[in-house]
Amino acid sequence: MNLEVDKQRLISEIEELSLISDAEAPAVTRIVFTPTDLRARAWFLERCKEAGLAVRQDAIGNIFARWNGQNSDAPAVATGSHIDAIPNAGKYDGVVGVLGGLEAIRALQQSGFNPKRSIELILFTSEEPTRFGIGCLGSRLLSGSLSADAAKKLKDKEGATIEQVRRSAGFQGKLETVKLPAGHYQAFLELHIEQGPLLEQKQIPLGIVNQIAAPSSFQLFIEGAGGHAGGVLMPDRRDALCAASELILAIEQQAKTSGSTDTVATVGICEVFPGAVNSIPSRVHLSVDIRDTDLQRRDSLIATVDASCHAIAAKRGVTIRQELVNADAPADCAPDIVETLSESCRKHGLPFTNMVSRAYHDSLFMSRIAPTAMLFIPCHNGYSHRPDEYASPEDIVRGTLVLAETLRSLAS
Ligand code: HGY
Ligand code: MN
Ligand code: MN
Repeated sequence: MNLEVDKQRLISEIEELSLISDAEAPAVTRIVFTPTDLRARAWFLERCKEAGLAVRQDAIGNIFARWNGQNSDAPAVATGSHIDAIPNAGKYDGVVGVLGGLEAIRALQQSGFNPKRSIELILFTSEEPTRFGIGCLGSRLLSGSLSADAAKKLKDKEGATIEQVRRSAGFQGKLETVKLPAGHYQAFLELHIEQGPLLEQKQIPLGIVNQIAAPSSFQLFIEGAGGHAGGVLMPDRRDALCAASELILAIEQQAKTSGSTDTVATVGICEVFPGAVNSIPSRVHLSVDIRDTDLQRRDSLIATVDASCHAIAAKRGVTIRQELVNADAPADCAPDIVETLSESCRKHGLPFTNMVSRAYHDSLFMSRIAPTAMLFIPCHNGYSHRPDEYASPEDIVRGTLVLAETLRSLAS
């Protein structure tokens, strides 16, 4: 039974979905539970129903589209990703795994494959941290990595709680019901763009991920003294933005000198109050993202940043309050799933390499409850989270074909 990926259908669906966006094409913005996100979800549900999949949604809006196997009670083989997109993003991040997963299922259906185990496609809610400050909300709750109580404390910038937002988006039921037990799935696979330049540089069409780096993020609230930009002399100032600037450069320097290029640190948000040209900044809010493949090294960088906060606060007479958002362990992908992906590549004569994922993904949390692995395809220049993010139709099709082949062997 040979597998045929319908390239034209898959690429046109990726294009169609990219237009359900709150940004001018080619940029894509699709923030969780906004009307645009809900329209995109409805569009996706239609495609799943057309493919004859049984669909359900859980209390946080994770969507499960299931192709029932002969032995429908056996733990299913799952695949999936996300379709929410940060502001001014691209059209492939997450989408390749969701629509590629759907196309893999359709290719298997068309090949006459009759799965023993069910195959389930999952669209995870809020992989991006944009609205509620923490990423992978749907997969964290599903895997038990985030408790329902902790989730209920999360608010968006308008102060709306998860409970309010999800219920007005139409997702009822208790958050406690989202969690699935270990063993619920036989395996989990995620197809995703690399979001880095390695595959393209090495001219290798496929990357099989064997480790997902450990992400962490925290907020820093710096409080100094404001005042008139003309009237307050330099020695008398406690300028919150100058303190923040010194801290940002210290974080950069400490990441650069951690001893490994696997250590990365980013200050992605800097909000200045009052934000007037002739008023000394009295308050600054920074959001910091620190990751590393090595948990110990990541945690020691967090500790070094903490020490810098104390030193700079004392030196500049400001206060710096820290709020941890998340500090997750890295994930090792399941060797047997990695091997099955490798066999699929070999079967189709496709070169591949093993690699680390420096971005986090829903797979990071699915690995807590199921044997998990990821399959990467190249993206041009490694660009991602920007409108010129690009994956070629040929690369997308290759990734989808290997995903379909691997689903077939795991569900047989
Ligand atoms: O930030 C990440 O690693 C993911 O793309 N949300
Ligand atoms: Mn992303
Ligand atoms: Mn992603």
